[in-house]
Amino acid sequence: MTAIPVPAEAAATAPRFWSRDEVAALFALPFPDLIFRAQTVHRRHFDPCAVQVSTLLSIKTGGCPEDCAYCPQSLHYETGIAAGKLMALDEVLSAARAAKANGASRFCMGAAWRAPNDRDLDRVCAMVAGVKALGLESCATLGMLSAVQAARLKEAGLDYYNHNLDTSPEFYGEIITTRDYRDRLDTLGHVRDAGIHVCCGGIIGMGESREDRIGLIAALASLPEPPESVPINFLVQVEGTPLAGTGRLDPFEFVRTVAAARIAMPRSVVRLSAGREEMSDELQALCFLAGANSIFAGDRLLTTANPAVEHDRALFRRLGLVAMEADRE
Ligand code: SAM
Ligand code: DTB
Ligand code: SF4
Repeated sequence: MTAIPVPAEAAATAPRFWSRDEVAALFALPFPDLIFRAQTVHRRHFDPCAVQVSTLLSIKTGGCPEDCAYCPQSLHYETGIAAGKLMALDEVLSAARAAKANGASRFCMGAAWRAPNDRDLDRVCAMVAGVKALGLESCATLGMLSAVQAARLKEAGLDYYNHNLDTSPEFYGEIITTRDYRDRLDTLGHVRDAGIHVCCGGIIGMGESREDRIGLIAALASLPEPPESVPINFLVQVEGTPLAGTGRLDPFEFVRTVAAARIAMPRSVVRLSAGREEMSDELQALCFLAGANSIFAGDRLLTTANPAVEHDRALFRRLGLVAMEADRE
């Protein structure tokens, strides 16, 4: 049997700058060629059957002053989500214990803040330390951070910080007006400088063009260092947000975006993030073939639904996938 030749470009998988033209050329490939490229790169760096499993908890829900057009937690939109207070430490830790029992290796705490204040940050630091003490990796997404705040989270034991670019620099202004792309890059710089792993990705299906999806992937891959974790979210359309009613994107275009992320960021864990509840098992399988190797498990994301743990277990069994151990990234 003759060996399948590895494309020369796929052999060069060291982190490097990705121009838009190069990313555009990936999107333009025939689907089978794109998936082959993604699989080739994926197998060079990862076990293609191992999937990292994170669990999300909204530790502070709703009432957010930002105007992100996709977000049910913004106080600019009527979505029926009431503004809550920061959860108590013991409640957070019992959710973390349950996540661990369900097979998660990482626990991610999300807060609907523009940026945390110092008093709230003290409380989040205690949560991070408690999650670590349970033997879980910790992740937080709290909005913008200063350099000092990032250093404090690192000291508390934070492993990952999630802060997304969300979309291309050009489309960004259509989605968020209350903070700009530069603010996001600054926070990502503070997180990186503090020695915390970066989790940074975006949302697909917001009415952006292919050029914007290309711009997002090029921006992520060309950060000073590629993010260790890259969540690719399929927009969850929530009634009351400006993006409710956006025309549904061709799901193959979502798979192409996952594949482009995999190829442009060969050593990053690419997370098939929000939107799985509305995807068929077959579409999710295509995303895994395209190089996705992480999911959020648990029947809730922050405020919206996610597939039941039992359903995901069955899907993993049917596909021969296994949960990745902690520390794999
Ligand atoms: N407030 C913090 C922030 O924005 O950085 C943390 C939480 S925020 C909900 C985290 C990310 O969730 C956003 O950057 C966005 O990419 C994603 N997200 C929020 N609502 C979404 C939706 N309806 N569909 C898909 N992704 C969504
Ligand atoms: C990310 O990129 N996706 C997650 C996580 N980071 C925090 C959040 C998805 C939220 C989906 C909408 C909701 O449940 O409120
Ligand atoms: Fe606030 Fe984050 Fe939602 Fe934007 S995405 S409105 S910052 S909670």
